Amino acid sequence: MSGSVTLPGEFSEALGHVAKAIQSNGQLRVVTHYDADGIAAGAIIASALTRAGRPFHLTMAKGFDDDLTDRLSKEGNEMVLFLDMGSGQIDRLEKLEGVVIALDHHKPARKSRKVLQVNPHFFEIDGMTETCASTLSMLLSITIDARNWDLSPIALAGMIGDRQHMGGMKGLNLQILDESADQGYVTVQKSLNLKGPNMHKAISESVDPYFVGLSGRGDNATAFLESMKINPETALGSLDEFYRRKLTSMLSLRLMGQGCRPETVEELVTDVLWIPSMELSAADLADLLNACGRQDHESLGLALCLGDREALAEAGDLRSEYNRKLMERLLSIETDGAQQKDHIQYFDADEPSMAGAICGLAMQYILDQSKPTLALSTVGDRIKVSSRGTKYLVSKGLDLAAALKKAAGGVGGVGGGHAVASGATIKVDARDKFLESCDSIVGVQMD
Ligand SMILES: [Mn+2]
Repeated sequence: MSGSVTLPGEFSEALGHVAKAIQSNGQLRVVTHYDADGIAAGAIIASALTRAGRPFHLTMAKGFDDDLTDRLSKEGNEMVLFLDMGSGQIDRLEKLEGVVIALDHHKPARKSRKVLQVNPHFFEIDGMTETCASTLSMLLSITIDARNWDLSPIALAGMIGDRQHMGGMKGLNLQILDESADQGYVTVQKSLNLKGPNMHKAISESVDPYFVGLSGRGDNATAFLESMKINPETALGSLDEFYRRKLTSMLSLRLMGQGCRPETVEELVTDVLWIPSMELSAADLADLLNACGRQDHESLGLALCLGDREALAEAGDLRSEYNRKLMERLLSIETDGAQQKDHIQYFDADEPSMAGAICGLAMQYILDQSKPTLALSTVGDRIKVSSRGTKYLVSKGLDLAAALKKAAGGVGGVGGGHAVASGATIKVDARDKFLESCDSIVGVQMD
């Protein structure tokens, strides 16, 4: 392995096998997930293959469903590489012809003779907090060619997209960050976790963090800044130390005042990973990729990673549009609150594609911190449920994956996910029964 990345021996061997297979076959079929991590992983592999002069065909997909299985089978590929998916669907992967490889960090269903899986879980490395698909793609690409270290900023954006940077980068992700910084592809600086061309926009247009009373309220944001003698037009980077500290403490106080958990308040000051070649931060890039993926513009996200300046401007517009919609919904949740049950709280979300994001932000910044939050979106005769808790609630026994699986299962629906964030689909007429049952299951978990 080039550069200073230390891996368990079997892990490097697995990467070596994959690198060899890729270099000795014809056209490579690549399938990746459409979220920020998946797009970043796809961009890294696409760039590495281009540099190596290997032909490939890449598709971004929401999941590995019947349609995709059919399509891949009909294509008669010599070799298919799955990124950010596959480990959970080994049965499907085994049915494909040719060489099948999966670079995935989701919990693997099982090992397979047929499928070459590179998954951190097999090497006792955590796939939730320290290795994502971008990490794996990065490791593979530097196994192929050390020059591919220049792709590391994209990998960092993918890690942030999967929220693996929370509480600081760890493990393999940190190794990649350190080497990337050593080689000058990113610079690391502690700074306020705000974005935008000036202080006023950075605060009034901020949805994450969401400042109750300031986000979405331009006049209040102006008054807030002026009360601290800060010119609202000041660029973020040019705020001097004294005012930066003052602003940081005032914003921290506000977050505490609106009931945020200490770990949320701490995130207000974070390591900003600046990418000089792209003139944006890795968090910014992750945010743009999310906006692209969530609004069905994943190829734009790919172009953006590959350095297309026009794509950058277009993605910026998409993000503004997406943030505007988020802001609108968050403002109404701030005003109306959520419906309360004994142990859960819930609200209706009209756009299913945004429900998860809204639910997460409302849970973290606006609603009662003592109960998990559910967002319900009605689509035809079904309700799509997104749920979010906090790490603190999980430490008190909350398991939303188990709760939604059981509550949905009890009314003929399906559900599952992670302890802190999960989803379910139920029939419209099962709504009340589902909510009742979810409430009592969570009550028992947190007892
Ligand atoms: Mn991922």
